Amino acid sequence: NAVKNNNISIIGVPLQYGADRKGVDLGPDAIRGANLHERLKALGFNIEDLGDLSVQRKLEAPKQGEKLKHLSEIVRVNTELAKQVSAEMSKGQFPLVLGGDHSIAIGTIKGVLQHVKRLGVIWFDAHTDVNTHETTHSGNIHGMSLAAVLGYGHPDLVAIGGLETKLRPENVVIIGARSIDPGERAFLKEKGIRVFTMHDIDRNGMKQVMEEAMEIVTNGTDGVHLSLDLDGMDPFEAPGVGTPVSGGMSYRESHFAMELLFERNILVSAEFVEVNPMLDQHNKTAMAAVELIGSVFGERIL
Ligand code: HAR
Ligand code: MN
Ligand code: MN
Ligand code: MN
Repeated sequence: NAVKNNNISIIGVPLQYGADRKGVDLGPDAIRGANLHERLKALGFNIEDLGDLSVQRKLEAPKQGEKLKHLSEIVRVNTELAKQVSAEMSKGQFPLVLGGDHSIAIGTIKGVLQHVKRLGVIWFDAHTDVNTHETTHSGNIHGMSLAAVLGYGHPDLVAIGGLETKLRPENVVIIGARSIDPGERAFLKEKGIRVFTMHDIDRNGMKQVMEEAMEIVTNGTDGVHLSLDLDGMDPFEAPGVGTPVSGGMSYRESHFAMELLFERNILVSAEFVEVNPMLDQHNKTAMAAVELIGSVFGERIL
C-alpha cells in the first residue's frame, strides 16, 4: 500500500471516447507536466512511468441508433489496461493510473481485482457513474463505469478483465455527489450503495464523512482503491473538466480527504481522471490533481 509500497507504476490512459467533450485524452500529459514525478520522488518513492496505453487516434462518429458511444474501442483499451494494472501488481508495484475519461476505471479496477479479491473503492465524483445501457440518456460510457465493475450494464463492459471478479456494493462509497440521474438514484437505492453527497459534507464536514467512508470500505476488504474524478472538486478550483457541476468539494476539503486517506494507509491503487487541459485555465486542474496525489502519498505542510 501507499506507505509500505515504495514503488509506484504510472500508467497513462489517453482515452476520451467515454466522454462527450474532446480534450480529456490530453490529461495524462498535463498531469505529468505539472511535475508529478518530482513530487513523488521528493517523497521517497521509486517511480516507473510506463507511458501511455495506445488509443486509436481517430474514430468514426457513433452510428445512428448505436446507444453506447465508441463501445468497442473503450472495451479494447480497458482490457489492455486491466492486464497492465494486474501485471504491475504482480511485480509488487502500486498502480497509479492517469486519465483519460472515467470509463478507464473499469480497466483499472478489474486489474486490481485480480490481486485483491475483496476490494473496497472510494469513488470521488460529482456524479455516481452507475448508469447502464438501459438507463443512460447520454450514451457516454464514463457515466457507466461504476455499474460495470459491480457487474451491471452492457455485457461487453461487464466482461472486461473477466467475469470472475467484481466489486460488492457494500464495499463501495461515493463522495461528493451532486448530479444523479433518475435511473442512477434507483440503482443506488436498490444495491444499497452508500453515497456521501455534498449535503452530507456540508452537514457533517469532511472529517466525519471520510471516517465513515473509510470504515465502510475497509470493513471485510483486503485493500482500497481510490477512483478520483476531478469534477468532484468545485469547478472554480478545478475548471478543466468536461462535465462541471457547481457546488463541489473545495480544494482544502479534497486535500484533507487525501491526507486522511494517507494516514489510514489503506490504498493499494489509485486513479485520477477527467482532467481536460482544453477546458482548463492555466493548467489549474492538472496541478490540483498533482497536489492531491502528493497528499495521498504523504506530503505534509509541516
Ligand atoms: N450521468 C451523466 C451521464 O450518464 C453524466 C455522467 C458523467 N460525467 C462524468 N462522470 N464525468 O463522472 O451521461
Ligand atoms: Mn466520474
Ligand atoms: Mn464526474
Ligand atoms: Mn499537498
